[in-house]
Amino acid sequence: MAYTVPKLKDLSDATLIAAVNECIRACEAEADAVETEAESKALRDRWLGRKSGILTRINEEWLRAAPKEAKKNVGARVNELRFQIEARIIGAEESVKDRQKKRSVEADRIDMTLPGISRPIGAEHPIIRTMNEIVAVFRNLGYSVQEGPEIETDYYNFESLNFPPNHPARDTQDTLFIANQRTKPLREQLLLRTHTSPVQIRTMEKIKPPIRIVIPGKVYRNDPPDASHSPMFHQVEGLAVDTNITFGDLKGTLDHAMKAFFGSNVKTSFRPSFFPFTEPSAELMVSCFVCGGSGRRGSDTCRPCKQTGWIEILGCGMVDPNVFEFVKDNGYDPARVSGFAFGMGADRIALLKYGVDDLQLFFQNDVRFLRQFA
Ligand code: 2NL
Repeated sequence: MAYTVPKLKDLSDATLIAAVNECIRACEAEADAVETEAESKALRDRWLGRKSGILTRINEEWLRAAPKEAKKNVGARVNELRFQIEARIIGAEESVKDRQKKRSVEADRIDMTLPGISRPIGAEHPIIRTMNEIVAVFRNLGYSVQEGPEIETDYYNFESLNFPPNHPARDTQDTLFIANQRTKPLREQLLLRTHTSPVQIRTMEKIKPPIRIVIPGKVYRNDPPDASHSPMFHQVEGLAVDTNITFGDLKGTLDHAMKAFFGSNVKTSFRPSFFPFTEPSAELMVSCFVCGGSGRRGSDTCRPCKQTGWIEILGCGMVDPNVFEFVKDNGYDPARVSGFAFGMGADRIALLKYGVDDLQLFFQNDVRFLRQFA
């Protein structure tokens, strides 16, 4: 039964003490039943509410109604009662808070026996890995790495590299131009760089000779994608400029680089070639690292070298004096310095190295393919 304030039959000590004890026990029973914050708030209102709380009513019905001579005693009893009731209610409120805290600690508890969450970290893409390996070979020879913009001007991509004004590479057939550039002078027109050579010019404008640099990066050409072409591909170029750099330096450096990259058993061979920015120019052939140069694999023919025993790896040559003319003011006087340069397609080398027959596999980013290189 819910507690209601009883009428006192007299104001004797015995009656007062019994009534006070009954009231405390009732409050205690209600306090013990409290479980939630809402219930503890309701308990406080019911007992201590100013307007119609039980203690307010006891004040009115027991104390205020008492005759003058009994007031002091009744007042002391009622005060003691208030003190006891408040203690029970505060107790109930605190146990609600304790229970909430315990529950939230329970909820936050970590089960150390659960299996961990695996977060795969991915791996270097085979083309990037190939570029980094090539770069590492030259870093070990004292070359430093340079990078530059992929959006270039006609000046850095073509003019300063000795391309004649009507060279076919300058045609939209071959080069990807940025739109709406035709109102600008030719040399300022923007395009996607077709090789990393512009970075070599930019570096020669910044750093006086002697220099030894390698430039890895993305390059772009207006080629439809197929098994050996992609509108975006990767190049590593190199440049060495000093007094008395000879074609012998070029041969010795690149022979060493090929042995360091493909293995010390490969041989190199140079064949005449042509590039607008080098004179003389050459193609570097490396003895086939798949068939060992024999052109055959058991009873089969060797596919990578097309049975020739040689694979073309890069283009190279002595820097054309006309190129130095563009950076003459920074110490590159063609009468005083000479240099060699080379450039290779990292994508093609990655295809050969990993025995992949379709360039598109490198760019489709199918993890089932890429996972094999992790
Ligand atoms: C190739 C051939 C080559 C160069 C790149 C170069 C750069 C300057 C001056 C002279 Cl600034 N040459 N670069 C030279 C010869 C060949 O690349 O077939 N690349 C895929």
